[in-house]
Amino acid sequence: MSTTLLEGCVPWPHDVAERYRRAGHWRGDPLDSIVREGARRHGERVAVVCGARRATYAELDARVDAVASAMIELGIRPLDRVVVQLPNVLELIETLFALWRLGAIPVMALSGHRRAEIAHFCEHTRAVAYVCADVVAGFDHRALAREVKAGTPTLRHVIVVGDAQELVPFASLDGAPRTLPAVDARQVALLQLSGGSTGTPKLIPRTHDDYLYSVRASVPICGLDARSVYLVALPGAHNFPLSSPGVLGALVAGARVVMSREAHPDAAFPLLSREGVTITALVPPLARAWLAAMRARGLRFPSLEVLQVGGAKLGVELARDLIEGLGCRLQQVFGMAEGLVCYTRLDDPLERVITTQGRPISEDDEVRIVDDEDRDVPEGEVGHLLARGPYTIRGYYRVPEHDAIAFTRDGFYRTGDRVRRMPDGSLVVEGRAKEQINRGGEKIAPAELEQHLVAHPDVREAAVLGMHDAIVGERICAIVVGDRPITRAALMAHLRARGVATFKLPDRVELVSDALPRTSVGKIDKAALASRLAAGGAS
Ligand code: OOB
Repeated sequence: MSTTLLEGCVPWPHDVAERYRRAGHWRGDPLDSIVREGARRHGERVAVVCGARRATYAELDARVDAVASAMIELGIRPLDRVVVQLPNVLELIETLFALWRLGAIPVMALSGHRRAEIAHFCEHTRAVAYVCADVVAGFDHRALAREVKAGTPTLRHVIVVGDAQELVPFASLDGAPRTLPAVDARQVALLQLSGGSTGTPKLIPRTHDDYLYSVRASVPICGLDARSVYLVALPGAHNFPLSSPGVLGALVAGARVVMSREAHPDAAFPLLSREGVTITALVPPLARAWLAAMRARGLRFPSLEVLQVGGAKLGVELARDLIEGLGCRLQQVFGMAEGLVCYTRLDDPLERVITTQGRPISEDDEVRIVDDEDRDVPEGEVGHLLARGPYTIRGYYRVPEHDAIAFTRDGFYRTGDRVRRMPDGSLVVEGRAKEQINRGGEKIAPAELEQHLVAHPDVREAAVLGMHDAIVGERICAIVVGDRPITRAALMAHLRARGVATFKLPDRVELVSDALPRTSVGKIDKAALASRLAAGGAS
């Protein structure tokens, strides 16, 4: 039996898919089976802790049924896209599993996204619904929802966690049991977001089969079992805390998921002690902040066994400090929403854990390291990382012209990362070829921000680049040439008015009067700009 993949998605070649099935990687289980199975095997155990609420596996499974039924009553159908933008709350987990149970497809927005991104996701995916919280960090998502709904004809429902006003309250989703449609695990399960290096954020179609494989295979590598307690401190919709092994891996293992609204020590530390957290995942700047706060407060978390750090390069010094200061094992995680995830192993020699970003999950992950002409570099040398395998996509959602650049003709994903392979197979991330700023794990595409800046009537040209920063790795710097005098405040107000995500707002704006330097082919010379910035100014 063959499945027609969601329109606009690139399938794996038939023979390759068969190979992954025969190898037992793709087992035909939809993602919601995680909770169904959990309820069958550990029904009375606590699955999720969120604030004062505790849901057992049986309760979570029943809630997922009720929410899925209510969503069907609203008219949400298999393969419908639903933009989900929720903070770390129990409803995030209920929403995702309910959508998977009815065969609909969540689009995984982040809390910092604003109108520019949410409207793009809704339009590009022709989403039928948007699920959000009422007010998060002072921002009213209901107002955003109304605006986006008015401009997106396909968007029929806005479901709100908290005070819904005239919109649909999430708490009212309590449908009577009904027969749910059978979900094909070969189908797309979710659309993840790409960090991006171009003008518009790209969406990443992950299937039930491929995503569940990456989660299931991550569980033993990260030492999760039924007695584990996993703290979600990073935004739960991101691929790292969701699936590497994240919330999904913890639920596969029959473990307990503890949700923290914020990653800040003040929010997370009380949960670490109260819930006896055994494993959590952080980006490097947060790991540094946790260590500093633990030292300052004289705290220790004896239950913590594994700290995962990933999303951006972890410096060797900080890695050593963490191992010494936290008194638990460190695991480096180098992954991408497009697929490939590498982990240092818990029994790796210390030096490997400190100096490498680990090795791929699967023996069927194919990794190539190549030069600018796609020729393999000699073993041990730095080159571009290409990846292909049982959970790495073959194309983005509905952007064939971009796929032609982002993938090789034989289906390898061009990660844009520059790496070196050690004799034991571990990868060391040495840098990046893609135009992307990695601000402490948050990814920003300069081209996207430049487009927003030049949309200002007084801006003639703009260049966005990352500036080295000891704490967050890189900060966002915008260099702007005005047609008329313009202020930083006016530019920031312009970006906010255009609804640009909060995490994409520049840390520094340099206003210059001269034209920007150009390369011989007429492109803005960012290398020259970067050295000027490093020397103290852009002009
Ligand atoms: C994770 O996923 P994305 O999609 O937000 O970002 C992927 C990119 C990678 O291509 C690489 O440039 C960078 O983030 N990155 C790292 C890294 N982990 C990710 N660079 C250096 N060292 C690392 N450890 O960031 C992500 C997805 C799943 C698991 C973990 C991280």
